[in-house]
Amino acid sequence: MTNYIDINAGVSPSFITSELISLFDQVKEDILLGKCVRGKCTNLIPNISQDVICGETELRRLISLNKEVFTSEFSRMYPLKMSEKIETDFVIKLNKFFPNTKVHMRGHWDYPTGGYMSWHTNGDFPGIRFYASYSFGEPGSFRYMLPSGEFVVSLDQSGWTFRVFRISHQNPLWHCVCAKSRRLSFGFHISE
Ligand SMILES: O=C(O)CCC(=O)C(=O)O
Ligand SMILES: [Fe+2]
Repeated sequence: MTNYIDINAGVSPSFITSELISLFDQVKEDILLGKCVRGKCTNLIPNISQDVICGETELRRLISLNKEVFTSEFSRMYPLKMSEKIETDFVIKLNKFFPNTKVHMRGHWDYPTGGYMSWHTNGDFPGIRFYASYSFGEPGSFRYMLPSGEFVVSLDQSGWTFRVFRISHQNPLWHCVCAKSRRLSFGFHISE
């Protein structure tokens, strides 16, 4: 599966079934039809460029402060609220593949063109993260830094991209998101 990117989790893509993808497609259509509750756009610093906020220099500056940033300090995106029925459907489907774990929905976001989520680690919630994102036009990117210090720009594909990564206290995975066109993203936390 070419649109499956396992950053550091060692998880087989077999859980991305056609059934799971059709549920994501259904949610995407509901969002396009305005059937999903969308919160206010977080846009605290409107003039800042996503390339600066999601750049390597900014990341190195944050790391040099020696203080882990659990959730992004700056972002431009709309939070999405899923119905309880859909949430339960997702959790049931994922739990089948991760039986001895707890699956929780995490952030669901609608990034406009030029939207972003600044550098953070999510280190307050160790476990596996799974994100399904959908780029409508020019694909955006998920940027991260490996514990070795290597800076990586992981490009989205147009349409769906599925990403998994592991968060741990010992090895924080700094990451951020840059959207080049409208980008939906649906996050799940799988605790081990
Ligand atoms: O939108 C994404 O691909 C990732 C979002 C993210 O890192 C988060 O919600 O913590
Ligand atoms: Fe994150």
